[in-house]
Amino acid sequence: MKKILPLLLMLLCLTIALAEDTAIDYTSDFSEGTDGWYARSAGGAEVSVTAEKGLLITGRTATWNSPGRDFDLVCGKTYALSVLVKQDETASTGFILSIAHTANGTESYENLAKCTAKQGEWTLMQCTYVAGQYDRNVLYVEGGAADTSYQIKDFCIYEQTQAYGKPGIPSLKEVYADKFDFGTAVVANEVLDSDRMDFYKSQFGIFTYGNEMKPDALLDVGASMKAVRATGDETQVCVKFDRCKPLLDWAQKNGVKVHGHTLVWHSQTPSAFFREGYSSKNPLVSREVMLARMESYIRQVLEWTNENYPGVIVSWDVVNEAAADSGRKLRDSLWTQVVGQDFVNRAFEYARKYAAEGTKLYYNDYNSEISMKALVTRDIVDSLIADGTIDGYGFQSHYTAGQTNLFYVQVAMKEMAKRTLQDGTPIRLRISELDVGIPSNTQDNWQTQARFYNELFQLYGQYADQIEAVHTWGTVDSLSWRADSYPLLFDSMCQPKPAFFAIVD
Ligand code: 9MR
Repeated sequence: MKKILPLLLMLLCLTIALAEDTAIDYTSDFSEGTDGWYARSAGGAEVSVTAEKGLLITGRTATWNSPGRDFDLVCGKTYALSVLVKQDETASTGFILSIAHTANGTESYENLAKCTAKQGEWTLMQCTYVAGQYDRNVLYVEGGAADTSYQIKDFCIYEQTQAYGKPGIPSLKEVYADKFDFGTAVVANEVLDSDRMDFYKSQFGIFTYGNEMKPDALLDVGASMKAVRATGDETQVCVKFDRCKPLLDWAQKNGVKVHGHTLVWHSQTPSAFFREGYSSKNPLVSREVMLARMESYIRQVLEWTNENYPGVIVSWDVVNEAAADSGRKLRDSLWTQVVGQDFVNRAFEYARKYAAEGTKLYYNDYNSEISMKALVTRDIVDSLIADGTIDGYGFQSHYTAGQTNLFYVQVAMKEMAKRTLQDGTPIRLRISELDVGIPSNTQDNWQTQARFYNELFQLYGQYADQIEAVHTWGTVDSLSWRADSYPLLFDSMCQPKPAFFAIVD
C-alpha cells in the first residue's frame, strides 16, 4: 500500500491538473490572425483583422452572417462572457451576442446579451451562460442591417469556478421556515449544474421552471396534427415531457417540492392549438372542440406528473394573466375568442377534476396592485371561489424600486386576503415571481433595492398565516429575464447582495 500511495497521489494531481487545463479561460487575440474566428455565412462574408486589432466582418448579405468561433463548452458549467462591438455605418445599431448549438444534427439558437452601439463607439456586451447538452457550440455576434459591417474585439469567456454563495450565510428557507416556503424559478440549463443546484437547495425549498412547463413546452403540435389526421377527431391532443423532466427528476431525487407554471395562458401557447388540424393556416376550432382539447391537455399533464412524480408538484398555476391590462374585463385572447368568457372557470374545473388530492390550485397575475387590474383579478378569484375550484391567488410581483408604490401593494394584499373559500378557510396567497428592478448596478441602488425588499418582507410577515410561498423569479441577476435591472438577491457570481441580507437579518 505504502508503495502505491505516492503513485495514486501523482495520478490524482495529474487528473486535477488535466481537469483545470480543460476549463476555458479565453480572450481573443487578433495580433497574429483571426484566432479561430470565421464568418458564419453561405458565402460572401469574410472576416479580417483591422489596425485597431479588432476583427471586421464585411460582405454580409443576410442578418445571420456574423463572426463566430467554436468553443468546447461543458454541459452544466457556467461561463462569464464579454465582448466589445463597434460599427461606423449608422447613428446607432443593435447587436446580439448569441450561441448556435447543435444536438443530434439539429442547430438551435439562444440570444445571450444585447447592446446598442452608437456610431464609432466600442460598446460592451456581457452575460453569464450555463451550457446545455450539445455536440457543438458556436458563439457569435450579429446585428445591424443585412449588409452592415462591424468589428468585435476583446472577446472573453471563462468558466466560473469559484464556490456558489458564501460560506456561513443564512438560508432563506430556514429563516422563513415558520412562515412560508421560500422558492425560486430556474432556467433550463441551471438544473444541469449540480454544484449550483446544491447551493440553491440549501437556500430554497420549492422550485418552478421559468419556461419548461408552459404549453409551448409540453404541447406536441406535430404529433397532435398527425393524430387528428389519422383519426379525423379534432379533439386529439398529444403532449411531450422531455423539457420538464430534468427539474422534476432532480426534485424527486432531492425530496424538493415543485410549483407547476402554468397550465393555461394566452402567451407561450402555440396558435395551432386553437386551429383545425393544428395548422396555423386553418380556421379556429369550435368552443366544444377547444374545451375538449383543454380538458385533454390538463388531464394528460396532471396524470403524467402524478403518476411519474407523485407528491412532487404540490401546486399549479392553473391560469396565468387572464385579466385585461385596462378595463374591468378579461384580456382578449384566443382563449376568449374560441372558448368565451368562462375559459378560466373551465380550466379550473378540469384541473380540480384531475389534480391529485391536496394539490393547491392558483390563479396567477401581474400588476394586481394597480387599480382596475386589482378589481378584475378579484372578480376572477371571486367567480372561482363561487365554483369551489380555486385555492389561492398568486401575486407575480415584478416590481421596480422607486416606481412601485408599496402602499398599493399593501392594499391589494389586504383586499385579496379578505376572501374566504367555500370550506370557510381564508384564501391562500402566493408571491409567485418576485423581483425588484433597479436602474443600474451601483452600491446606492443596491441599498435602495435592499430597503424595498425589506419592506416587502415586513408586509409578507403580516400575512404569513395565509402566504403559502414566496418565490423569487430566478436566483442570480445575470440569468434573470430582467438581467438589465439586476432584480434578484444574488449577483451574477452567485454572491448574496444587500437585498439578501435585508431579508434574512
Ligand atoms: O421568465 C420567463 C422568460 O424566460 C420568458 O422569456 C418569458 C416569455 O413569456 O416568460 C418569463 O416568465 C413570465 C412568466 O411565465 C409569467 N409572468 C411574467 C414572467 C416574465 O415575463
